[in-house]
Amino acid sequence: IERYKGIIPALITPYTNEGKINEAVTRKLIQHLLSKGVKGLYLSGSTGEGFLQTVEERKQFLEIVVDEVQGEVPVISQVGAVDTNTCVELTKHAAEVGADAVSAVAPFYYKHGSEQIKQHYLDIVNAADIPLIIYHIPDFTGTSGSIDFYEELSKVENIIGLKYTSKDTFFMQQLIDVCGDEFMVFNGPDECCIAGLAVGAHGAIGSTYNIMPEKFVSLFNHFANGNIAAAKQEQYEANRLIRKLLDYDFIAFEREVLTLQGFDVGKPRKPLQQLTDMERSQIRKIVEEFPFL
Ligand code: SI3
Repeated sequence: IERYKGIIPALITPYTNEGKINEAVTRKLIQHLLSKGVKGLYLSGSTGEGFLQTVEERKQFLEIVVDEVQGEVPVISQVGAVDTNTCVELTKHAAEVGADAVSAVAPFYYKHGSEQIKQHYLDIVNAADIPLIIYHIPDFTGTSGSIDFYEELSKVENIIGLKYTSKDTFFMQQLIDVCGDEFMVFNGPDECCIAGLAVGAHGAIGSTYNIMPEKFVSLFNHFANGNIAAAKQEQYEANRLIRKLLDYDFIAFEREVLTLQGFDVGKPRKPLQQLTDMERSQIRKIVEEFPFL
């Protein structure tokens, strides 16, 4: 559990101009993020565009990341998909290639009852000897488990935590209370990072940690050291940027910022927002306003 405590970028998947996975830029971006003190990498989630990729691409990307990280920090691979079989296949692969954990959103598109969703998670965790971090993101999946639902899953061996992407901190706090301190909860909304930590989150997984890892590593460290005023200051500064980011599709925005920072990560996959030249130049101006980028 100690290994996972901290700031974990939900890694952008770098693409070439042809839209294929860009191995060289992936390796360069990982080294950069590690040098800034991130405590893990979370792949193929919303930010990583796992849902817009083939199963083969998801496997290929994980293999590159595991190879580059060399065990320095935990690698968590998001294996969620509409169907259980794909999740099971990706879980087996993740275990084989040496990922530290898998994570999965609830099955989406079809409406399932909580028993089916529970079974889906059990099928994933029983597929291989690798820990599972459940991914709660009700705004995207349309599904929100109850406190009892998560409490029950938290007791299952090898289900080690929850990535919590919602701004309802009361719900989060109750989950932490009933699931116990050995069950890790990661804050999802970066703009509420300090709020999540305040109610007991063990760490934070998010998209903007790709573009401003130092800000949030600093926030996390200040918080851990009890320096709440300094942590709050970091959150405020980050949120002035996030407020502007939210005028765009966050993935398109972050890809553009990374490109300006020297990481040629390419464009998001359609149907995600494709920036116009005008939007690109607006983003360039925003980046100039924020020296920490
Ligand atoms: O890639 C992932 O799966 C995430 O980490 C999602 C992450 O929680 C993001 N949430 C959403 C809804 O996209 C946040 O990092 C978010 O982009 C950020 O807080 C800006 O709103």
